[in-house]
Amino acid sequence: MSLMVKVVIATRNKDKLREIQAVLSGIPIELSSLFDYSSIPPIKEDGNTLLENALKKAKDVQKATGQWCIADDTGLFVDILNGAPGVCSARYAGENSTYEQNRRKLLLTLSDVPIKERTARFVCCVVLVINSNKIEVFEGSVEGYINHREIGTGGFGYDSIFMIPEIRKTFAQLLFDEKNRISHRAIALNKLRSRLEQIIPQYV
Ligand code: ITT
Repeated sequence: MSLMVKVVIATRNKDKLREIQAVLSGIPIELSSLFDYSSIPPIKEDGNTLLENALKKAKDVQKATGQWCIADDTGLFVDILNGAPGVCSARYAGENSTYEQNRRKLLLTLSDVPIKERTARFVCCVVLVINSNKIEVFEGSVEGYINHREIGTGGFGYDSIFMIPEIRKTFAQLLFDEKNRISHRAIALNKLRSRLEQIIPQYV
């Protein structure tokens, strides 16, 4: 009998996947992702909240695979835009838009907004679905502001325009491990990690 619990990460975003794999490394789980399940069709993210979208992804993939499933839904919420792009962060500049198109649109939209009014936060909602009756939710967020221009080449998505005031750096100026210690995703995933360490012994 295998002593590893099989867990599918319900994502097709390779950048998120890499960060999730790194935070969850070293615990007795065997991780796969939607890249290993090409027959599962794209899941429409039509919820009004990160939680709705994360729940939908995790429940659908748990049903399709019969395995434990983890989903992450993340958004960048800009105060002066009443929380936009928020749940629409992946498609802010339109369906199938690139990271760069999304960043450009946000910089353009905020071009006349002074630095003090550019406050924003990344929010990450992570859902663990063990079966349809056992579902847990973990959240993490980081406060910052949208810089006037891109700085840094690391990370992905909106990282190069998201400035963290305490360290005066964007997420894109951090090394992979540095971002993955302090990010919205790391905060949510470390809560998940502690929980998995608690519950896995009951299952193996
Ligand atoms: P999956 O649903 O397949 O997981 P996705 O790219 O659609 O992938 P989200 O809806 O959660 O995932 O992400 C929304 C967008 O927010 C994403 O495409 C990026 O542009 C951005 N994003 C998410 N996490 C980020 C991070 O840590 N740093 C910068 N931008 C991020």
